[in-house]
Amino acid sequence: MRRPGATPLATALAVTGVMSVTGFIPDPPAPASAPAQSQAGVRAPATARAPQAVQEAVPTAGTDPVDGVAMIYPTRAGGQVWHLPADPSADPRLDGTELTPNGDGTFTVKDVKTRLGVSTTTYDEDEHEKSLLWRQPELRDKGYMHDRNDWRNVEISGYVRYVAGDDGDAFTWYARGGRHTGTGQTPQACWGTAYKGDLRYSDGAVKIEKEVYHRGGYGYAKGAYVGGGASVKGRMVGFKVVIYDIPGGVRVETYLDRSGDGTWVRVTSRDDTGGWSVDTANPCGGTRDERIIWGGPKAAFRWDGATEVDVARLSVREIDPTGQTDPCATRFTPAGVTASTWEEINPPSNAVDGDLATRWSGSGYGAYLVLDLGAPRPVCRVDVAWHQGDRRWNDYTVYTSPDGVTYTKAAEGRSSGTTPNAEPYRFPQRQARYVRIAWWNSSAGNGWASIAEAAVFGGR
Ligand SMILES: [Ca+2]
Repeated sequence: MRRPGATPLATALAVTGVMSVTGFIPDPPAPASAPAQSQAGVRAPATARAPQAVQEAVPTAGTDPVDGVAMIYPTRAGGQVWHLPADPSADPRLDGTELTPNGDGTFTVKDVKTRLGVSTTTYDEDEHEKSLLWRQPELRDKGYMHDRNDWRNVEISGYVRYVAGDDGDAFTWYARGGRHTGTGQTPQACWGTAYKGDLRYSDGAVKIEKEVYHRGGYGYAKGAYVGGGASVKGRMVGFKVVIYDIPGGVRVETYLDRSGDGTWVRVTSRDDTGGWSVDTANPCGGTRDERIIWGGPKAAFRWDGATEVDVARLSVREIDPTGQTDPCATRFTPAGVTASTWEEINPPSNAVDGDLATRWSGSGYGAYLVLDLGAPRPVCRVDVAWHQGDRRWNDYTVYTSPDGVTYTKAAEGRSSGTTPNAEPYRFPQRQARYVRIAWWNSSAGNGWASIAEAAVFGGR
């Protein structure tokens, strides 16, 4: 058994050795009264350090007391942490690929399918995996897959050096699920939820993706690489993926320390507040744009293709992101409502009368409801309460328009089928006067669109 308290010291000592051997310039221990960054939030360069390319370093929350790596966010009070120990083979929380110590705090990995899983302090995969929650409506309600100790708001850090191999792939750090293996059948497919950050070997570009379920590549809500321009091959670079809840969804941020000198730059971030979808049906009972708002018992480091990689100072910390407010909390009262079609007893006005017992009903594929806000508003969310929404799913697309003529798709998906109350569908904020909710199909199979209530929300 690993003894907490002993290993961090050993690791810290080992890491001290890393610096001189690999060329790391560690952050000097900063006294509490002298933060290691300027008032402008730009880290002051060390006197001996060559000038950096023009790039603004991010302010940090100090350095990790265990391994000396800068922390973008502070560790949550009482939150759990994990650091790569000096003897990884003796760590019961770490599973997967073998790490070979080099004696200087770095480890060499030679596996073209490297997988390193980090369990929470209360999760034993062999004992607990079969009892993991996996149906996504239940995960939404509970907020965790195994227990309240699941990795949820986390900062995942690591230094990596690509040495050799096929350079077509990327380093990937991720969390918010369990084991990402299995045949793609439930429940295994549903343990494999995640937000992921990728760092591509060949050009140092970074990509954020979401895995709504694990079945080969089918369960991905895709992202695009950004910020490339310089290979990360042959040198130690720091890579961080930060995942945390925000009102209405989840934010993912990625950071790079390209020079390995403790200067961290934010490369890209993404807010998942709705509308970020997979192309396929979701086998886990959730929507195609399901937001992974629950914790998972494993965080992970993975990469493919590289035959040799050096790593150091891997960590996962539970963080305390604060000061967030819902960007889409303002409800806009519609000036009018209409629809492409309706039956006499269920007119469009029934969808905005505040009464869940009354509804708009229109028949046919593509039937739609339109809310007119009277003037352009900064909209980013539509709430829809479906008629008999606890018994049927409905496939929908939300469009917005500034003029009632040209519409742009904002969000699409399938309702949960588990609630008669309003479900929020979120999308990036835009100016729009008209919001159209189009209906395509439902599990009732009767060809009728039926919405009990619809409301539009936005920013200020
Ligand atoms: Ca109504």
